[in-house]
Amino acid sequence: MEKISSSFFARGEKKIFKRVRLLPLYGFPHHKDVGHREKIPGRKYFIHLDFDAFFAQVEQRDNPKLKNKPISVGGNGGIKGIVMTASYEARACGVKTGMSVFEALQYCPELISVPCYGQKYETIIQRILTEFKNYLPEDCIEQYSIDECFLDITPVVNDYFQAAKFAYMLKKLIMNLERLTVTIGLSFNKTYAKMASKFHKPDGLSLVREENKPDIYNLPASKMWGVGKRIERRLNYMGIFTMGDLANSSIYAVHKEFGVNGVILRKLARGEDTSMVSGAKARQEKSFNHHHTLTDPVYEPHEVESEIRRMVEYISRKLRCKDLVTRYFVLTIRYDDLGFVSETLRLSYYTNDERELFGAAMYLYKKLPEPCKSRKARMFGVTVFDLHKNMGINLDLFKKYLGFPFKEMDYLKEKYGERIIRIGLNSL
Ligand code: TTP
Ligand code: MG
Repeated sequence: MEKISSSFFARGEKKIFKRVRLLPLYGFPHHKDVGHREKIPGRKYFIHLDFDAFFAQVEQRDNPKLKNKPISVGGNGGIKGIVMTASYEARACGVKTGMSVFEALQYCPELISVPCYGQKYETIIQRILTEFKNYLPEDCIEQYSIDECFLDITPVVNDYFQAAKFAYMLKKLIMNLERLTVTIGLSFNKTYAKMASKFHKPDGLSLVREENKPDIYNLPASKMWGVGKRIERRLNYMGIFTMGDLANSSIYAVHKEFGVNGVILRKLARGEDTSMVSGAKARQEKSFNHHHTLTDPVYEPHEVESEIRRMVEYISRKLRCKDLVTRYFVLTIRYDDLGFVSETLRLSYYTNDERELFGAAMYLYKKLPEPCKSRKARMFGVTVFDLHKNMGINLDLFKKYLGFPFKEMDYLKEKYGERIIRIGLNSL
């Protein structure tokens, strides 16, 4: 049998031997605090809330012609893109996230492919999280992804009955506010709550109590948060197939195979996740990135410039939406031969103005190997880090852009899409 283990050395490319990675730490949802506490004092109630077919549901809501139709959302829509998500009608025909639209059409010839409006979705979840602050302390609310959040509802409920009522109330609230459905998982720890939210999709509510542990133990180990295909294979190789196998596995064996993260994984499977939600105060954003892979790689300067500009506009607006400014800017390009280059620039002041960031991006671009006909650029990425709240200071010493109507511009983009307005290149 093929050996899949951290303890073996694998032959890499060009005869270089490299160690097979241990479990990547970032694969674990809350590695920072998962093992530190022995026990959570008292019983806790956690909710994991996940929107159903999020982007697709929003598009169906906003365009009645798409209601009850198989749709996919991704890129600029049309036949060329990738399916970022599909409506449940499309999923029923076998359409899956990550497929090309072309492939998806083979499964579902009636599929309607519509563009993705990232900022619109982001705004929706922000609006809802803000509304939650009327029902829960801010520290009990953690946004986990573009369509998921964790809530620690312990301060407002005393038992599972009240917790379930509270969860229903949230579902109703979201329906009234945004006309969208969500699925909720409710449990005494975050890991089980996240698993529970997958049980009854869409528009479901599932409860996992301490006494439901045997049901959890019957599930395949792949249902575990953080376990992807590769980790699953390694677990299977160790004879671990179910959650129960993992929970009852030898701590030494998982440590030998996966290092400390294996021990964490086993602990999570046993329902001993002691992590808390990291509320807004605790979780100041440290970096943002945005990557875009092109279906048709480019090399003409005006095409490259236009792609970089799009990335920069997006990231600038995301910064403004969160009222943040950045000091560091990174530009990444992947070529169609899969070569990968990246450069970082430290700006002389904090900013969230796309004109400044575009200037930085083009400065970095000139330092990188230029794409050409035989080596086109397939992926562009921008990252900003060293983020701070915009205190209105030190943005631009000479205040030359003071009074620029960013707010109005961002509003238009949010309402009518990314392409409705952009700042002229000449203003750079
Ligand atoms: P998910 O919550 O994973 O998917 P979903 O909400 O579309 O469907 P489900 O009902 O199963 O929860 O992701 C949320 C959104 O994030 C999704 O609507 C589209 C986007 N997304 C991507 O852009 N790329 C990806 O690879 C995934 C998984 C999601
Ligand atoms: Mg979802």
